[in-house]
Amino acid sequence: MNKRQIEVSVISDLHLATHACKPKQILGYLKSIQPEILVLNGDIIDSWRFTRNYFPKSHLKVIRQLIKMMEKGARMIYITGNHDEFLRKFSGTKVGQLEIVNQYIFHHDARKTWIFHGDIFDDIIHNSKGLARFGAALYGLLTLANKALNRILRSLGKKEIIIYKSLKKNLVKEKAAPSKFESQLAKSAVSQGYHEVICGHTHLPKIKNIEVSGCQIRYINCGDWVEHFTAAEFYHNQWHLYTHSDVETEESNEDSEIPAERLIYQTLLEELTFQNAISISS
Ligand SMILES: [Mn+2]
Repeated sequence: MNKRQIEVSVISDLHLATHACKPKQILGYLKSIQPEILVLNGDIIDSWRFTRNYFPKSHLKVIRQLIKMMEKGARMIYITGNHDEFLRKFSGTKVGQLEIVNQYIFHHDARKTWIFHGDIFDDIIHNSKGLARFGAALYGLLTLANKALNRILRSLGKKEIIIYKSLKKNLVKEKAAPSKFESQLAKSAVSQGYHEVICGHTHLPKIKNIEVSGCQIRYINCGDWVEHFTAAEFYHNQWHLYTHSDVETEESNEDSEIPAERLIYQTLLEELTFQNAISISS
Protein backbone atom coordinates (compact mmCIF):
# COMPACT_ATOMS: atom_id res chain seq x y z
CA MET A 1 0.00 0.00 0.00
CA ASN A 2 1.26 3.46 -0.88
CA LYS A 3 1.50 5.46 2.31
CA ARG A 4 0.51 9.11 2.28
CA GLN A 5 3.50 11.24 3.22
CA ILE A 6 2.51 14.05 5.55
CA GLU A 7 4.47 16.34 7.81
CA VAL A 8 2.27 16.06 10.88
CA SER A 9 -0.74 13.99 11.87
CA VAL A 10 -2.70 14.83 15.01
CA ILE A 11 -5.10 12.24 16.36
CA SER A 12 -6.88 12.12 19.69
CA ASP A 13 -9.45 10.24 21.73
CA LEU A 14 -8.64 6.68 20.66
CA HIS A 15 -9.85 5.42 24.07
CA LEU A 16 -7.86 2.20 23.94
CA ALA A 17 -8.81 -0.24 26.73
CA THR A 18 -12.52 0.53 26.38
CA HIS A 19 -15.27 -1.27 24.50
CA ALA A 20 -16.01 1.92 22.56
CA CYS A 21 -12.57 1.82 20.92
CA LYS A 22 -12.41 1.02 17.19
CA PRO A 23 -8.94 -0.53 16.72
CA LYS A 24 -9.54 -1.67 13.13
CA GLN A 25 -10.14 1.87 11.90
CA ILE A 26 -7.19 3.25 13.90
CA LEU A 27 -4.85 0.60 12.55
CA GLY A 28 -6.11 1.13 9.01
CA TYR A 29 -5.35 4.83 9.26
CA LEU A 30 -1.93 4.43 10.92
CA LYS A 31 -0.86 1.98 8.24
CA SER A 32 -1.96 4.37 5.49
CA ILE A 33 0.26 7.28 6.52
CA GLN A 34 3.94 8.10 6.86
CA PRO A 35 4.14 11.20 9.03
CA GLU A 36 7.33 12.93 10.15
CA ILE A 37 5.59 13.74 13.41
CA LEU A 38 2.65 11.89 14.92
CA VAL A 39 0.91 13.78 17.69
CA LEU A 40 -1.20 11.64 20.00
CA ASN A 41 -3.41 14.38 21.36
CA GLY A 42 -4.80 12.85 24.54
CA ASP A 43 -7.24 10.17 25.68
CA ILE A 44 -5.22 7.54 23.83
CA ILE A 45 -5.16 4.90 26.58
CA ASP A 46 -8.24 5.24 28.72
CA SER A 47 -7.16 4.70 32.32
CA TRP A 48 -10.61 5.49 33.74
CA ARG A 49 -11.74 2.08 32.58
CA PHE A 50 -8.35 0.41 32.70
CA THR A 51 -9.09 -1.19 36.05
CA ARG A 52 -11.47 -3.56 34.27
CA ASN A 53 -8.45 -5.28 32.81
CA TYR A 54 -9.79 -4.99 29.28
CA PHE A 55 -7.01 -4.77 26.72
CA PRO A 56 -7.63 -7.12 23.78
CA LYS A 57 -5.09 -8.10 21.14
CA SER A 58 -6.57 -5.74 18.59
CA HIS A 59 -5.75 -2.83 20.92
CA LEU A 60 -2.26 -4.19 21.41
CA LYS A 61 -1.82 -4.17 17.65
CA VAL A 62 -2.36 -0.41 17.68
CA ILE A 63 0.41 0.00 20.25
CA ARG A 64 2.67 -2.24 18.16
CA GLN A 65 1.98 -0.17 15.05
CA LEU A 66 2.89 3.01 16.94
CA ILE A 67 6.18 1.46 18.03
CA LYS A 68 6.87 0.34 14.47
CA MET A 69 6.31 3.88 13.19
CA MET A 70 8.83 5.20 15.72
CA GLU A 71 11.34 2.55 14.68
CA LYS A 72 10.95 3.81 11.12
CA GLY A 73 11.85 7.32 12.25
CA ALA A 74 8.58 9.05 13.10
CA ARG A 75 8.69 11.41 16.05
CA MET A 76 5.90 10.69 18.48
CA ILE A 77 4.48 13.40 20.72
CA TYR A 78 2.14 12.03 23.36
CA ILE A 79 0.02 14.82 24.80
CA THR A 80 -1.90 13.67 27.84
CA GLY A 81 -5.66 14.05 28.15
CA ASN A 82 -8.06 13.66 31.05
CA HIS A 83 -8.61 9.94 30.42
CA ASP A 84 -4.86 9.26 30.41
CA GLU A 85 -3.97 11.69 33.16
CA PHE A 86 -1.97 8.92 34.86
CA LEU A 87 0.73 9.81 32.32
CA ARG A 88 0.73 13.49 33.28
CA LYS A 89 3.28 12.84 36.00
CA PHE A 90 5.69 11.75 33.27
CA SER A 91 5.29 15.02 31.41
CA GLY A 92 8.62 16.14 29.99
CA THR A 93 9.90 12.58 29.61
CA LYS A 94 11.73 11.79 26.38
CA VAL A 95 12.58 8.21 25.44
CA GLY A 96 14.06 7.81 21.96
CA GLN A 97 11.50 9.09 19.48
CA LEU A 98 8.76 9.40 22.11
CA GLU A 99 8.00 12.51 24.13
CA ILE A 100 5.31 12.87 26.79
CA VAL A 101 4.09 16.45 27.14
CA ASN A 102 1.12 18.58 28.20
CA GLN A 103 1.15 20.65 25.02
CA TYR A 104 3.09 20.90 21.80
CA ILE A 105 3.91 23.96 19.72
CA PHE A 106 4.43 23.31 16.02
CA HIS A 107 6.38 25.95 14.08
CA HIS A 108 5.95 26.41 10.34
CA ASP A 109 7.46 29.42 8.57
CA ALA A 110 6.85 32.26 10.96
CA ARG A 111 3.64 30.76 12.26
CA LYS A 112 2.93 28.60 15.26
CA THR A 113 0.25 26.07 16.05
CA TRP A 114 -0.75 25.37 19.63
CA ILE A 115 -1.71 21.73 20.17
CA PHE A 116 -3.18 20.32 23.39
CA HIS A 117 -5.99 18.03 24.48
CA GLY A 118 -8.46 20.68 25.70
CA ASP A 119 -9.98 19.19 28.87
CA ILE A 120 -8.55 22.02 30.94
CA PHE A 121 -10.97 24.46 29.28
CA ASP A 122 -13.85 22.10 29.98
CA ASP A 123 -12.90 22.05 33.66
CA ILE A 124 -12.71 25.83 33.78
CA ILE A 125 -16.12 26.18 32.13
CA HIS A 126 -18.00 23.45 34.00
CA ASN A 127 -15.89 23.38 37.12
CA SER A 128 -16.73 19.73 37.72
CA LYS A 129 -14.65 16.63 37.28
CA GLY A 130 -17.24 14.38 38.92
CA LEU A 131 -19.79 15.17 36.23
CA ALA A 132 -17.28 14.20 33.55
CA ARG A 133 -16.64 10.87 35.25
CA PHE A 134 -20.35 10.18 35.53
CA GLY A 135 -20.67 10.97 31.84
CA ALA A 136 -17.82 8.57 31.04
CA ALA A 137 -19.43 5.77 33.04
CA LEU A 138 -22.74 6.34 31.25
CA TYR A 139 -20.92 6.36 27.93
CA GLY A 140 -19.32 3.02 28.84
CA LEU A 141 -22.70 1.47 29.62
CA LEU A 142 -24.14 2.81 26.39
CA THR A 143 -21.25 1.30 24.43
CA LEU A 144 -21.92 -2.14 25.86
CA ALA A 145 -25.62 -1.80 25.02
CA ASN A 146 -24.63 -0.68 21.54
CA LYS A 147 -22.36 -3.70 21.07
CA ALA A 148 -25.19 -6.05 22.01
CA LEU A 149 -27.59 -4.25 19.69
CA ASN A 150 -25.12 -4.46 16.80
CA ARG A 151 -24.72 -8.19 17.30
CA ILE A 152 -28.47 -8.55 16.87
CA LEU A 153 -28.51 -6.20 13.84
CA ARG A 154 -25.66 -8.14 12.25
CA SER A 155 -27.42 -11.45 12.74
CA LEU A 156 -30.45 -9.97 10.98
CA GLY A 157 -28.21 -8.83 8.14
CA LYS A 158 -28.67 -5.16 9.02
CA LYS A 159 -26.05 -2.40 9.13
CA GLU A 160 -24.38 -1.55 12.43
CA ILE A 161 -25.19 1.73 14.13
CA ILE A 162 -23.52 3.94 16.70
CA ILE A 163 -26.20 5.00 19.20
CA TYR A 164 -24.35 7.82 20.93
CA LYS A 165 -23.49 9.42 17.62
CA SER A 166 -27.12 10.06 16.82
CA LEU A 167 -27.84 10.85 20.47
CA LYS A 168 -25.19 13.55 20.59
CA LYS A 169 -26.27 14.99 17.26
CA ASN A 170 -29.59 15.82 18.89
CA LEU A 171 -27.98 17.16 22.04
CA VAL A 172 -25.33 19.31 20.39
CA LYS A 173 -27.16 21.44 17.86
CA GLU A 174 -24.92 22.68 15.09
CA LYS A 175 -24.53 26.40 15.72
CA ALA A 176 -22.77 28.97 13.59
CA ALA A 177 -21.52 30.81 16.65
CA PRO A 178 -18.56 29.24 18.47
CA SER A 179 -19.38 27.34 21.66
CA LYS A 180 -18.13 28.57 25.02
CA PHE A 181 -15.37 25.95 24.87
CA GLU A 182 -14.27 27.10 21.41
CA SER A 183 -14.31 30.81 22.12
CA GLN A 184 -12.43 30.44 25.44
CA LEU A 185 -9.79 28.41 23.69
CA ALA A 186 -9.53 30.81 20.76
CA LYS A 187 -9.22 33.79 23.10
CA SER A 188 -6.40 32.16 25.00
CA ALA A 189 -4.62 31.18 21.76
CA VAL A 190 -4.83 34.70 20.31
CA SER A 191 -3.55 36.29 23.51
CA GLN A 192 -0.50 34.02 23.33
CA GLY A 193 0.19 34.87 19.69
CA TYR A 194 -0.69 31.53 18.09
CA HIS A 195 -2.01 31.33 14.54
CA GLU A 196 -3.78 28.00 14.86
CA VAL A 197 -5.04 25.97 17.78
CA ILE A 198 -5.71 22.23 17.71
CA CYS A 199 -7.48 20.27 20.41
CA GLY A 200 -9.51 17.10 20.77
CA HIS A 201 -11.57 16.08 23.81
CA THR A 202 -15.06 17.08 22.62
CA HIS A 203 -15.33 14.33 19.98
CA LEU A 204 -16.56 17.00 17.57
CA PRO A 205 -14.23 17.29 14.55
CA LYS A 206 -14.16 20.82 13.20
CA ILE A 207 -12.06 23.23 11.18
CA LYS A 208 -13.04 26.90 11.10
CA ASN A 209 -11.96 30.45 11.75
CA ILE A 210 -12.96 32.12 14.98
CA GLU A 211 -12.79 35.88 15.39
CA VAL A 212 -11.43 37.24 18.64
CA SER A 213 -11.54 41.03 18.93
CA GLY A 214 -10.74 41.59 15.26
CA CYS A 215 -8.17 38.76 15.10
CA GLN A 216 -8.85 35.60 13.11
CA ILE A 217 -7.63 32.31 14.54
CA ARG A 218 -7.88 28.91 12.90
CA TYR A 219 -9.61 26.45 15.22
CA ILE A 220 -9.22 22.76 14.51
CA ASN A 221 -10.68 19.94 16.54
CA CYS A 222 -9.07 16.71 15.40
CA GLY A 223 -12.17 14.76 16.48
CA ASP A 224 -11.96 11.19 17.72
CA TRP A 225 -11.60 7.52 16.75
CA VAL A 226 -14.72 6.28 18.48
CA GLU A 227 -17.30 7.87 16.21
CA HIS A 228 -15.78 10.11 13.55
CA PHE A 229 -12.34 8.71 12.58
CA THR A 230 -10.73 12.07 11.87
CA ALA A 231 -7.24 13.56 12.02
CA ALA A 232 -5.71 17.00 11.69
CA GLU A 233 -2.99 16.76 9.08
CA PHE A 234 -0.32 19.25 8.06
CA TYR A 235 0.97 19.21 4.51
CA HIS A 236 1.43 21.72 1.64
CA ASN A 237 2.01 24.32 4.31
CA GLN A 238 -1.42 24.16 5.87
CA TRP A 239 -3.70 22.20 8.20
CA HIS A 240 -6.41 19.91 6.87
CA LEU A 241 -9.12 17.89 8.56
CA TYR A 242 -8.98 14.34 7.25
CA THR A 243 -11.77 11.78 7.57
CA HIS A 244 -10.72 8.16 7.32
CA SER A 245 -13.01 5.81 5.47
CA ASP A 246 -12.91 2.18 6.30
CA VAL A 247 -13.07 0.96 2.72
CA GLU A 248 -9.41 1.28 1.79
CA THR A 249 -8.32 -0.61 4.89
CA GLU A 250 -6.47 -3.72 4.00
CA GLU A 251 -5.36 -6.02 6.73
CA SER A 252 -1.86 -7.23 6.02
CA ASN A 253 -0.93 -10.48 7.61
CA GLU A 254 2.69 -9.64 8.26
CA ASP A 255 3.33 -9.89 11.99
CA SER A 256 -0.29 -9.13 12.78
CA GLU A 257 -0.47 -12.12 15.09
CA ILE A 258 0.31 -11.48 18.70
CA PRO A 259 1.03 -14.63 20.69
CA ALA A 260 -1.40 -15.70 23.35
CA GLU A 261 -0.54 -14.88 26.94
CA ARG A 262 0.19 -18.52 27.70
CA LEU A 263 2.75 -18.63 24.92
CA ILE A 264 4.36 -15.37 26.05
CA TYR A 265 4.76 -16.84 29.53
CA GLN A 266 6.15 -20.05 28.09
CA THR A 267 8.76 -18.13 26.10
CA LEU A 268 9.70 -16.06 29.13
CA LEU A 269 10.06 -19.17 31.23
CA GLU A 270 12.22 -20.90 28.64
CA GLU A 271 14.37 -17.86 28.03
CA LEU A 272 15.03 -17.26 31.71
CA THR A 273 15.47 -20.81 32.88
CA PHE A 274 17.46 -22.20 29.95
CA GLN A 275 19.70 -19.22 29.39
CA ASN A 276 20.49 -18.76 33.04
CA ALA A 277 20.38 -22.42 33.94
CA ILE A 278 17.88 -21.86 36.69
CA SER A 279 16.10 -24.95 37.81
CA ILE A 280 12.50 -24.45 38.77
CA SER A 281 11.17 -27.01 41.14
CA SER A 282 7.55 -27.74 40.74
MN1 LIG B 1 -10.82 14.08 26.85
